[in-house]
Amino acid sequence: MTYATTHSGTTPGDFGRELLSNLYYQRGTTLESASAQDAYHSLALTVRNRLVDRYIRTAAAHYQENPRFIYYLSAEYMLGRQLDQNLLYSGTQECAHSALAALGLSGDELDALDVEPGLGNGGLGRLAACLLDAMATQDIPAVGYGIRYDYGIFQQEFQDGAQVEHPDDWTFYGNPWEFHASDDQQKVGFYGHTEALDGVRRKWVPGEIVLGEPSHMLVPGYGTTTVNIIRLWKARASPQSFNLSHFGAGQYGEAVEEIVRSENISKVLYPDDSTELGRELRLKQQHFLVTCALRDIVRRFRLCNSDWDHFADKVVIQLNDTHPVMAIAELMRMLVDEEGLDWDRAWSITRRTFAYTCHTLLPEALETWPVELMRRLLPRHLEIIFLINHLFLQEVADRYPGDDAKLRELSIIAEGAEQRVRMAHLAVVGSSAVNGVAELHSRLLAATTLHGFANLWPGRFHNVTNGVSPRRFVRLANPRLAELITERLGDGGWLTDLDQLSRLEPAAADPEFRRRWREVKRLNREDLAEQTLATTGVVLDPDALCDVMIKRFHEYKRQLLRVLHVVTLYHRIRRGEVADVVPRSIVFGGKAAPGYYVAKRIMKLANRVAEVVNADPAVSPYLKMVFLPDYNVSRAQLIIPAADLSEQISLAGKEASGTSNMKLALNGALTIGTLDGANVEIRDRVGGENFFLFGLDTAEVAALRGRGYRPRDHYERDAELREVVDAVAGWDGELADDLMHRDEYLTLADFRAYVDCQDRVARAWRDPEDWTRMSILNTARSGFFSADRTVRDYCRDIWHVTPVYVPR
Ligand code: TH1
Repeated sequence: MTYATTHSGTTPGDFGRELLSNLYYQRGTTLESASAQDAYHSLALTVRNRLVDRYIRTAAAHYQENPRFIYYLSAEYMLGRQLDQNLLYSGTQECAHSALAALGLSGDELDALDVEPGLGNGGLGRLAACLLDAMATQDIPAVGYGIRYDYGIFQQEFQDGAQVEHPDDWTFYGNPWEFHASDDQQKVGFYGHTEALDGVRRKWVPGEIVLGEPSHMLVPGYGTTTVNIIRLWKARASPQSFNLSHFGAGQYGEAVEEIVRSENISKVLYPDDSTELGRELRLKQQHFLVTCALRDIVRRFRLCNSDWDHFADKVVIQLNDTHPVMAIAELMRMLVDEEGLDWDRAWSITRRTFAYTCHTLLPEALETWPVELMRRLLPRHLEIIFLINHLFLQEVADRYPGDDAKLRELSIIAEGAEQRVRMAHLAVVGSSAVNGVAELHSRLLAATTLHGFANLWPGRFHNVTNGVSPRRFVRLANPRLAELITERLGDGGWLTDLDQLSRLEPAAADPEFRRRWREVKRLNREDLAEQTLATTGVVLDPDALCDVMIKRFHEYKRQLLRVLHVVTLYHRIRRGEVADVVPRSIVFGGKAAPGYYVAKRIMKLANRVAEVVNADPAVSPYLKMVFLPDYNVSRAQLIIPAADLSEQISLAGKEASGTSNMKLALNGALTIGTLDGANVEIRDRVGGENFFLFGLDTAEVAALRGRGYRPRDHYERDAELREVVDAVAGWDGELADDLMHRDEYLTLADFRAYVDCQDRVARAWRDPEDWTRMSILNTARSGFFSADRTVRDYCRDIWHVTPVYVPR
């Protein structure tokens, strides 16, 4: 099988010799006495070496061209495992396989030691990783900046059905993929005071200095020479922080207090997805990231440039949501206070440099920081934000004379019992472009959350619909399907030009192709069943419809609605009403923020229902339900290829985009979904007849809320719903009570439409030929959802960059 990728030209012999050399010189051991970790690290280094050549050539080409660079700033990256990726991208998969076999090493065993860096929560962090992948693949000069958390997203376990969180010490055995640069540290200030210089210039005298130490990982492009990097920063205390006099006095805790305080900054990823927390340490993390990143960006700019007026021509800084938005104030501080540029010139450079992606509409996710906290932690940045706001509000006042409400609406500072800095407002004011992440989301942003700004600066607002990496989520996750597609299309060019999948359309009418498509799905379901049995003890039927919901636990995503349907099926089966029932495997995956009480209750309910369903011999021929613990990128790579049905059932208007919806459709799952986020675009492309649509749309949601929503009416009207809610009440009275009396996310309002739509799904599943046809068409028509297309959209509408080709 051939793919359009860079072949290393290495033979298994070369590869094996190099592996042994790494074992000898890097691990100080031999094959006879090597531990599994020794062998794994040597394998990783051997693969990594293939990419280093390419990285060096990329850096040289970039130095020579002095191109415009994309600097992606994100508090989160969900990179996924590196070994499978780097074997594929270096073109050494097959030769590594043979070399390992010849050395008597088990590839699977070593593969199992490759730990995924879980430096993100969910879709936002995974999107960052997919975009970096696509930028490298398209030869876009780019660097990702982030935080090198010691502890990534917690590992999830269930005890009595409840989520228990364990720390994710992802570098416990070391990380072979990372290059450290301890001689390239940056100083980051906190606290202190400011002093007058001249004019608007002031001097910030920090009260505390923490060091940022970078390391980088390689981000290879697929089928090209380019290898970009992601640079991650770790907080280090300065050597003076160790208090010798305390130590001498036997006060060992006090002696390291300052070290611990400094190094806590990069200790742990905040495990909250789509909610704002407002903790001081989180603001410290944000400032730490942007200061390190900006100093590094300026250093890189100065390698080939000297004139600040060229900065915005050479530098694009893409802000991944509001988490890195302090960069706007920090760049102004550097330009005005340190470089002595006048305010207007600095502001023009800053505004042209930044672009902002908003990923949400949820009010609880829109970050704000108390002014008093910021005054204490970052006094100079607060002064700068106040000045930015002052000048901005003058512009607003000129445009809307006498309109105080307008000033209050748009101000970066929210007034109230306590003043707060609205980070999204700062982001919009300080950027030249703002984008949402799906068409519906971008439209709603401009019509609601950022309405006033969209009126003020309509040209600044864009849509860039999210996309996913077909390398990670088809080629690596689903090699069987990738092979079948490649065979049909003639070569692997579709992996970097995903619109070519449309050439599969005629194959949907070919019975032999459909048979092979079904065979791939069936084998993938067998793999999933095998892993499910090993991790949970639940036996899945590989012939049953594999019905999956994989995403963070959040009320708006409505995992509870999914559970209500399962209970409905359970009751029907118990009653012997199986006319509309087909055998299903219900698969859940996802984590809840540790402090998100309701999400955790829903999770526990799901586990309880699974227990009841799986234990009932009358029900289990039709229904099995499994909650796979510790959902992460690796688990996604296992579940997605097996899926037949993709649950995308958020309340309309709440999910900005979603990306599991894209991964699943691309792998031939049919979607059951609402008109929310990118579901709308998926349906437009795959065709309404190949998509199971149900539920209220955003206009109907607004109308229902306007009339006054009474969930109890639905309960009283619908006997089947009543039975389900009563059953839930027996397991969790609090959840049932909330459903009946509040039901913020309109679960009961959409229940009947959802259940009826699931019945349509079951009827469709009964016709395997037609289901397979629809499945193939879902894949064939999902080329649009490639992250390559997303990057092309960013390049065209926002970044205005062109590729730099790196010679082989
Ligand atoms: C997610 C959105 O919920 C999801 O719809 C979207 O597909 C994804 O971003 C990528 O665009 C978000 N994740 C977070 C995480 C935090 C704050 C806001 C959002 S929005 C911490």
